[in-house]
Amino acid sequence: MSNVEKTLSIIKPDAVERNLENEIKEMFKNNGFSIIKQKKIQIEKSEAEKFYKVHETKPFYNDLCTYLSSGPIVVIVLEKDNAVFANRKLMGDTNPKDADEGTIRKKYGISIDKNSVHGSDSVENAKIEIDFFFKE
Ligand code: IDP
Ligand code: MG
Repeated sequence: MSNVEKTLSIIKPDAVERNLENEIKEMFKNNGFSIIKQKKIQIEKSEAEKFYKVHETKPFYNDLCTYLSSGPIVVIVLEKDNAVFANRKLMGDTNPKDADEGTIRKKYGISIDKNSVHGSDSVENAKIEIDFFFKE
């Protein structure tokens, strides 16, 4: 049975800065994802703090929010069968050093903080994150 889902991807500042936007989008398309919405934006630190609120108690929270707001990002809504899990798999481990061959983070990630992409971690969070960036 098919189970078409949407998930939110973000191409983070380190990847946009290195002009990897098109290569990463090609990886999504080559893996069967449809890009149904996208925009290139730069967010305020206060918005990054809202977006990453689940991490507010973590020691890396402040640096993470400074970083996500440090330059342009591309926010993308991806659609595919089981898109949330499929995108997590395509992204690879949070730490590029631990990511499997062929994943986005293995290919392009620099470090655990500059790991090139974000991806929603559940269907519920995907809805919240898509609304966060695309709600009219
Ligand atoms: P995820 O992006 O793979 O879902 P999360 O645990 O949700 O990973 O963490 C959100 C982001 O916070 C990561 O993508 C990474 O950029 C950053 N991060 C996570 N753990 C660490 C850490 O231990 N040190 C520095 N940054 C971290
Ligand atoms: Mg996460």
